[in-house]
Amino acid sequence: MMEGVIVQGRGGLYTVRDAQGQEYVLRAKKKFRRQGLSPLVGDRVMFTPGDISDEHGWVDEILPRISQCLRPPVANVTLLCIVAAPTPAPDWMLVDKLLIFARKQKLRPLLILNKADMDRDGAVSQLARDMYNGADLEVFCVSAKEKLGLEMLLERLAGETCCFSGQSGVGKSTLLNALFGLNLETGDISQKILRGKNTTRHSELFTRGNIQVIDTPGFSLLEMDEVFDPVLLREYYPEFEAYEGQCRFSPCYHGSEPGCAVLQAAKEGIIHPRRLERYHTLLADCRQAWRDRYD
Ligand SMILES: Nc1nc2c(ncn2[C@@H]2O[C@H](COP(=O)(O)OP(=O)(O)O)[C@@H](O)[C@H]2O)c(=O)[nH]1
Ligand SMILES: [Mg+2]
Ligand SMILES: [Zn+2]
Repeated sequence: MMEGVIVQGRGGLYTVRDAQGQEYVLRAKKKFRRQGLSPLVGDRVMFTPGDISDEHGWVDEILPRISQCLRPPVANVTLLCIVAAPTPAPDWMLVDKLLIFARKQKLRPLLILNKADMDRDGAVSQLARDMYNGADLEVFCVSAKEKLGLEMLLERLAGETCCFSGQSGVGKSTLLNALFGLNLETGDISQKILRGKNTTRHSELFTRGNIQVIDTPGFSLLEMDEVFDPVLLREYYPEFEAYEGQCRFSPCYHGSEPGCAVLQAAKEGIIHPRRLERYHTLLADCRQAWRDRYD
């Protein structure tokens, strides 16, 4: 048996790459279905290559996963790179939702502000740093187009398996091409619509040195459809931690309760008011979904 990583999966056929970069086409053994397990892009597996007469070999074993997402279906991702840019206008709510998603899935988040060449006065990066100060979020400013800040980013990505997410048009594909020497399709949104949306896109894992990146459309189509107790929402905000136990009520949702230490911190400017405002919007959505959960 050999060891490799699944770099692609389509129609029950898996492409597995070994440490030498050799690729093999495999099927999954039937036992996985009985176990309710299905191999995912990013999985490290033990496999038996097919011999010359066979079309394919077999995935024999899936090695223990570091992380796993079902939507998009990828395994062993360690880092979620959230990309934003001055244009299209940053959707900070999407960034907040992706942060919550990352923390739920136990992926380390990273904020990449691309198109630094369009943020000459640094207003966007300053706003991001202000809003996410205390949110335990590393921020990188780069320009995929002018190749600025890429070396530093690559250094940070060393040893990680990353996924890139964020609004369409922020430059994810351009960035992946610049970082990893890929040839993904890029372009402005109108051109993409003209060409027709390619809806059958699959996830694919690429390697550069000790960095792995999984290109998947799934993270851009994120829906926060998982219903959970709204009191848990605050757990995904590291900047609230310092105020734990200091609110008058317990539990406190940090919504509009009197004597709330988090609201007080926002009043004093320690927590950014826009970040808190979006938290309140999500809290309301979360409460609504929780009330309606049996409908
Ligand atoms: N000015 C500038 N434009 C960029 C940069 N990176 C990407 N773009 C442009 O932004 C548009 C969208 O890029 P694309 O990579 O397709 O975005 P995606 O939808 O996130 O994958 C393209 O027209 C790119 O040329 C950058 O660093 N600076
Ligand atoms: Mg793209
Ligand atoms: Zn509170």
